[in-house]
Amino acid sequence: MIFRQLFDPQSSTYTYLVADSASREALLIDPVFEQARRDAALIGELGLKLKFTLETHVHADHVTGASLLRQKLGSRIAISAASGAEGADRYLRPGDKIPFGKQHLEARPTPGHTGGCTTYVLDDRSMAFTGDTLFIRGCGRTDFQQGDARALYRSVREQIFSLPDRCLIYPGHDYRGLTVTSVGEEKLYNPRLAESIGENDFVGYMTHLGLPHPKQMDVAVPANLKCGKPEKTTTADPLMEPEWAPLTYTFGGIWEVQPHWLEEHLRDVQIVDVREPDEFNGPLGHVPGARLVPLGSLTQRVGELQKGMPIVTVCRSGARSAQATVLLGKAGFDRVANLSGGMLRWRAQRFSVEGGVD
Ligand SMILES: N[C@@H](CCC(=O)N[C@@H](CS)C(=O)NCC(=O)O)C(=O)O
Ligand SMILES: [Fe+2]
Repeated sequence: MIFRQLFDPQSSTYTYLVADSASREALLIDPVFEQARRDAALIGELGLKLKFTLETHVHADHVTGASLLRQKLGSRIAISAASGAEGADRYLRPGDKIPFGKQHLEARPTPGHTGGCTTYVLDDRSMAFTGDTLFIRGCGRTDFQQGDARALYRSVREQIFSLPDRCLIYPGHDYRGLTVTSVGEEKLYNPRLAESIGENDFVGYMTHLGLPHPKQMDVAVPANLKCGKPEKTTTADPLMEPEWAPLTYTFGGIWEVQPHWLEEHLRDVQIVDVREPDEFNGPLGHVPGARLVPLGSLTQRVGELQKGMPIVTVCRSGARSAQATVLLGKAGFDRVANLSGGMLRWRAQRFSVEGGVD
């Protein structure tokens, strides 16, 4: 199985990717709106087909990326029927199975943090995605969105602590940077929910948390009740692609352009080759019309470049030129892309070269 834990630093949310390595079918649990581009890049680079995005609940602290990913990747949206959300493609009932390749996740209702909270359990019960029902040594608050401390206590006891002790728990958030725990560990050490703690003790604890409401709550809840469908007038679409070229965004955070596009647009862009002079004039040659600005002097020499014309950066393999896109971005250039694969791929694909030897 392929498994990735992804993090959104703004809301401290974890997004989980699970996929079957043979069929490449994938599920994504709790995507975040602002991270949709990152998530789509990872799914593309791993060669996966996103079948469903799954919500553990209607979030109060961030907007889901479910609708954006449906738009971009054709995934479908699943959420519990009890969530009250509109616009999903599948409404989950207790015990429903969501397949990916030969594997599946089982939806277990775990109300308490919200009325529609769901925990997703892997078929062999080795992993559970508990959303905001159970955190690492904590749990979700129960003071809004049909929150109910007694319901949460019972959900944890009946649906999560009934899993094997070895079952790993992946929570919806962690505010201290912790990443994973297990059923056995939480039964012993959870300060609110350990096996020795009674229901009334738990309710007393939860009634006195005294937390301020999440900053995003007034925006997030209405948006998530529509599965994160962007409001055209108010919200910037983080999947909006730059328009000057058909660029690809990498999971490494770099915009790239393919050699065949550059070959046809040599005159429409500024080509900045960031290698050393001996390489620029060496056997690999350079892209026709390229300007030599070695990476070490790029920051001092940005004044030589025009702001009005897009920039494509080039080096031998595409590594130094990727860093050049970052430096140019910091210097205020907003239309910059890296030539994918650098001079090595440019030459391998037999595009025209100035200088160099065959
Ligand atoms: N400061 C955060 C608070 C987020 C928050 O309240 N998170 C909920 C989950 S949606 C929670 O249960 N937090 C438990 C806690 O902070 O102990 C924000 O403004 O977004
Ligand atoms: Fe939540």
